[in-house]
Amino acid sequence: MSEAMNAADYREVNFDGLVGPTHNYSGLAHGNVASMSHGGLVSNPREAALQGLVKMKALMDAGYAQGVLPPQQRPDLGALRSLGFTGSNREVLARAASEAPQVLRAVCSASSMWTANAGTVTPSRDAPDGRVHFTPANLQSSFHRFLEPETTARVLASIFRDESRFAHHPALPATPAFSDEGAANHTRLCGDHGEPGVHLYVYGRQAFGGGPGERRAPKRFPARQTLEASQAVARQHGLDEAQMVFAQQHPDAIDAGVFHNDVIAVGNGPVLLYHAMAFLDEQGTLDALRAKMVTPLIPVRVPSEAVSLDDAVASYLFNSQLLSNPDGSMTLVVPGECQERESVWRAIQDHLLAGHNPIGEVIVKDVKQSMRNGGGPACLRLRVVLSAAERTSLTGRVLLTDGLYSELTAWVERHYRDRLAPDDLADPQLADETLTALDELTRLLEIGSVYPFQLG
Ligand code: SUG
Repeated sequence: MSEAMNAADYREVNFDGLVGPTHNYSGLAHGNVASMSHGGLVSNPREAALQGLVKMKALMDAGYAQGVLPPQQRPDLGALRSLGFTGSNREVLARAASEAPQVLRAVCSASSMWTANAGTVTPSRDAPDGRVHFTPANLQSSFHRFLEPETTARVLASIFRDESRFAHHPALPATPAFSDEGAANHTRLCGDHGEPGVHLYVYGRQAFGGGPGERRAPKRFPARQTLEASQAVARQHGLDEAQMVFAQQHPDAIDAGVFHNDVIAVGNGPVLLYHAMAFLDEQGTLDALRAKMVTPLIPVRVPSEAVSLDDAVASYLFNSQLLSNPDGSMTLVVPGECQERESVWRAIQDHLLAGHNPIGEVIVKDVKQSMRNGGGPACLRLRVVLSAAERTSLTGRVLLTDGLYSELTAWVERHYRDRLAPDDLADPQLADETLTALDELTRLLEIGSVYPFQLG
């Protein structure tokens, strides 16, 4: 058997995004209820980064493979210059703060922490050329996130450098027809991680074809993922019909604040945990999956009577991480907000833990700083299924160990502020602090030069 065919060698590695030093609440994300309602609050970047690291450490300690991805360079001075702000860095920041404060806030967002939106990944097990395939998401729906893919592509290419094992594709054209938000709208269903998978792509709207009014679309908030974008990513990665299912997200869910599918559904192995309002055609989606999967699908449906759509959005129950254990059971990593909402906590006990499904344990993690911007445990991680050989061929120190955890914690404590109000973003000192911190981080992670300021 060739190295790539040994199913037991494969593990899912969750690559969490380290929260950057400019983490703040600017209310930038339209359709994301948490971001919209917390805009203007004072954030605590240090606490945010430490909460993320504590989650990573807890999962590493519990035996899961845990990786880390660096934050991006913010404020994005290059973006400000491209918008006509000239002069020294200080002058650029000062002019942006007085003439276009909203633009300054956007170029300071630490949104790259939500690595579920960094890109879409296809494991080597499913790709025809036996390599792991990556497409950075274009994130064209919002200006602050549209700034991410260029550096994301460099970071991924730097870590997954070995061309004989890893293939990198360009982000899709950054235009509404190919609006792509990455793995947050993609779920791989399979037996064990090393067995062949079926790829479920969930989209919010279709850009081409059909007449006006023919398709149901959200009325209040934008649909961020198009069918055409999902199809193009699958095409780039070489998947064929038998390996993929496309399903439309329920427009009413988008209008209730479900801006990504991972706010309403999560899959792992053969399990698909989802809310009754996740898909426009629930039965059709399940049937299509069943028809293509080798392993029987295990749907775990949570009805609206058990958890309302509003409670699902407020608690982020479905933005949990569902992780496989060696004994075949699964662990659900939920945000603290699930414990604070009675109906949700009850549904976890009665519906999930006591139900007929592999979910045998719930771990609660506090990621409140990220949650206030609409990012739960599952948003904070990019899932990459890797064989043992692929794991050993990564470049840099990106797989978490006790030593790396201590160094990253000390790095955060050395460089991060514990208080940041939107008005503080104009402080030129913050930009200097960030560059110093990031330069040190690339050395600590041994990933080479990935930031614009390092590339000259
Ligand atoms: O794109 N929030 C992000 C949250 C992304 C969550 N990711 C997943 N569901 N996978 C977004 O809406 C808010 C930033 C601000 O307001 O400053 C923000 O971009």
